[in-house]
Amino acid sequence: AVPTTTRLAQFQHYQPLLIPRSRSAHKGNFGHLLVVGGNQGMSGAARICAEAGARTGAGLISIATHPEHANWLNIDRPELMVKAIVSADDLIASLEKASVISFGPGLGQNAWAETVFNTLIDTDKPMVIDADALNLLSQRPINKPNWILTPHPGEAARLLGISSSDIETDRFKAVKQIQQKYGGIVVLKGAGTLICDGKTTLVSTAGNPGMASGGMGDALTGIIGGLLAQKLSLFDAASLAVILHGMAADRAAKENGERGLLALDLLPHLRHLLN
Ligand code: NPW
Ligand code: AMP
Ligand code: MG
Repeated sequence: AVPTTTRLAQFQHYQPLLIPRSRSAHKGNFGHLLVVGGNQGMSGAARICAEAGARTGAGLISIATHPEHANWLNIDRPELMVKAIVSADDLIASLEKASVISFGPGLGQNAWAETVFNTLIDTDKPMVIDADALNLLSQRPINKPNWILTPHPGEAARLLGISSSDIETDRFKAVKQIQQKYGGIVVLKGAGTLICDGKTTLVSTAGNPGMASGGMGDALTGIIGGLLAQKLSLFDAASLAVILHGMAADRAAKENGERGLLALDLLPHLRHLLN
């Protein structure tokens, strides 16, 4: 086995990547993030992901989602574009316009989700694979260099075909095994999130138990997508996003407490940290 070095993921190390925008900058300089997800009953996951990507600074954001809610998903956030995915062709058209993809929040695992998965999974564009896209991937394992996988311990367990308590027993071993099996960058979430590229494993100590609430991981998937859209490397985008996500949650918890913290509460703090 290849030995890995372990380091602490520190904001000071990554902050220089957040270079100021030039005076002549335009939205085309900051990428087009395509968020793909939001099956029936879970449109919120795609919406949270997209809003987090937008607040991270991606130039354009589109959501490709289930036709049931496509018409109202952006009503109170009209900056977001929305595309109803009725057939694979709809998704292919959206994919062509995108520079990076955040894939999986609220995707579900029914026939619609499988069509979306089969259409998207072979793309060479930089992408984040999260939530139900990870669950579908675990049923058809492939190894690719162009993605960041963001499992929580339950999803990590499915990716390796073991239990979530096995994952938690040795998180360093688990993150490395997932990276070896699937390639790319792996972010193993939970208190003390790990980020592994197969050679180095970073540990983030940012974040707090207030983050144990629905939608929190969907926000991280959007933040990573937003940084990828701004051309950070896969490893830098994953590492900086995990730090920013945890630090934003720590700021929000300091202001109003841990209990009752919601994913969208992070976004004003995220914006402060980014600027
Ligand atoms: P347990 O319960 O402890 O045994 P699932 P999901 C485990 C969407 N959402 N440490 C946990 O184990 C998502 O995007 C939509 C240890 C349990 O077995 C997905 O598409 C929302 N174990 C879909 O829902 C908001 C941990 O994982 C399992 C762990 C399903 O995603 C909510 C639970 O995971 C949600 O984001 C930890 N730290 N964390 C919306 N507003 O639309 C998790 N587990 O079964 O994969 O379900 O994560 O809710
Ligand atoms: P998900 O389960 O996909 O919604 O993701 C939850 C997010 O919140 C991940 O980024 C976790 O690392 C983070 N999180 C959840 N609980 C904690 C905790 N106790 N301490 C730090 N981060 C947490
Ligand atoms: Mg999740």
